[in-house]
Amino acid sequence: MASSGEEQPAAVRVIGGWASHYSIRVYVALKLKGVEYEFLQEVVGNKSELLLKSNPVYKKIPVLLHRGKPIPESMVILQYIDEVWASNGLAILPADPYARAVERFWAQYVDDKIAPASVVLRGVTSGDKDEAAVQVSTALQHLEEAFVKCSQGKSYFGGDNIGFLDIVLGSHLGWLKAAEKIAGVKVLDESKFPELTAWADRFYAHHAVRDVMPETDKLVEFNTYLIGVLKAKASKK
Ligand SMILES: N[C@@H](CCC(=O)N[C@@H](CS)C(=O)NCC(=O)O)C(=O)O
Repeated sequence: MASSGEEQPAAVRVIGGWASHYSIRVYVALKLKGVEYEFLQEVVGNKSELLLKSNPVYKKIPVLLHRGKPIPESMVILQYIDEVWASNGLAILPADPYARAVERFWAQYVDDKIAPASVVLRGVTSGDKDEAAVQVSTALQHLEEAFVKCSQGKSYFGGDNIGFLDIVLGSHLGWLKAAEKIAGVKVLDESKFPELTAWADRFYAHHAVRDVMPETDKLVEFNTYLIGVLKAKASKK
């Protein structure tokens, strides 16, 4: 055993943020697989040298560091975790290639449609809030139908257990609830999306999710702070 007295970094580390929905995906996946990890919190507006070195292309969180090797991009990370810890617990992606393709399709759709509309509703990026609310509603309508097909009467998109699409869509729920509060609109409406709202409650209550999903009020507060940081940065340019 090394006796240099120097602390060795943990085998699995996540450069992320407590409020970052993309990072939440990684925490949920690691918890599902029962993998211990060290959390490295990034400071908004002041990127660490480790982040810049680990994700020099996008310079974004999350980055998974596995035995020092960096893996950026949340969906790439989820698939990596599923492959590396294949024998730990249940698979995140389904075994059937068609079912995998379907989940990947919807996951990309979620990030393409919900993420940009959510930041408009939160006032982080400029845009028409009514249009953004319609964009989210349209996406949720498609996802309500996708849920019925993917879940086949079970609790999650992944069937009896949380899977890839559950994690990708579920990670947006915290900010979606915060966006509803900030913009004063209701997007995840139980009367329009009964399947998704019931699924969202189940997702929130899941043991791999409940400790890493931030409270809505904390996100609302963080949103004000984030807008302040972004404005200060823009005024320096
Ligand atoms: N496509 C990326 C998106 C990551 C992303 O946008 N991360 C945000 C935090 S939630 C970030 O690092 N923002 C800082 C920046 O854009 O400079 C992923 O899925 O990991």
